[in-house]
Amino acid sequence: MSDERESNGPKDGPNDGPNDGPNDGPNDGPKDGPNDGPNGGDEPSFIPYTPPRLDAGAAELRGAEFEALMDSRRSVRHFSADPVPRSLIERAIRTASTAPSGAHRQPWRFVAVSDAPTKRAIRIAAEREEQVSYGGRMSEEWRCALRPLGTDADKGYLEVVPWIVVVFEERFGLSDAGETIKNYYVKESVGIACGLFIAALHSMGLATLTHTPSPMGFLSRVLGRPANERPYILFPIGYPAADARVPDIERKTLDEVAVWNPERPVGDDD
Ligand code: IYR
Repeated sequence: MSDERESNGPKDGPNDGPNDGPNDGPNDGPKDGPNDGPNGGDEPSFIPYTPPRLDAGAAELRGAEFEALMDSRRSVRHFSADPVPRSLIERAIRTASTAPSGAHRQPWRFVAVSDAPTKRAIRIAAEREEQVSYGGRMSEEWRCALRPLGTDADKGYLEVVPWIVVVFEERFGLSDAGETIKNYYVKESVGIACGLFIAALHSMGLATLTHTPSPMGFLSRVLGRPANERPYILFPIGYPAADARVPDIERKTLDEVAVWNPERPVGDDD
């Protein structure tokens, strides 16, 4: 995958998203240098980890409650302008930041915006890109795939919501001396953090949308982020509008998404 997202416009279809393959592995990004990270060469240090073991009944109950909570989440495009306390956004960011990450580098930045001029600047720039995308940069096949969702280039919700959080992936770290510090599995790590962020928002009764205006390099400019950070995803956050509507769509069933003990090819003994 190219490191330059800006050149990677929506004509590539769904693969243009942040999840275009596990290519941010150890061989991607800055090459090994003298600085192998903040803990390079340190001896590992371990502490006990003894979370309480739930009995089967309690586990079933808790799991079922969590599944039902998450199953009640929907992506929202019709928001209320009602204010959301900053403390809730802080909690969601802290929760997201508990995600596992490659070499524990925590390669994410959550840039939270509540001021109207910046939200407006984001809306204007996002709509400019989306107009080009919906106007032909996206393939006909892609536009067809989006039709059931009723999306278009109008991103008015970016000015309605009390908060926008833009998540940036930290492609590589920078030491105090300005040396680059290699990060690992950046996209996977940031994707997991975003999943936890969405879950945390939902648990607090807040609504959001995984919005990926494409290309989204403009977010670095508008938000003044450094070159080692790349926009990953944009979350408009608020309460759903009183008259909010969501597409009438279904989730895949367990049977459609799960495979159990698949047969291994004959002779494959390794
Ligand atoms: N970024 C555009 C298009 C879009 C793409 C996908 I894949 C979606 O699931 C939804 C929208 C937009 O935000 O409208």
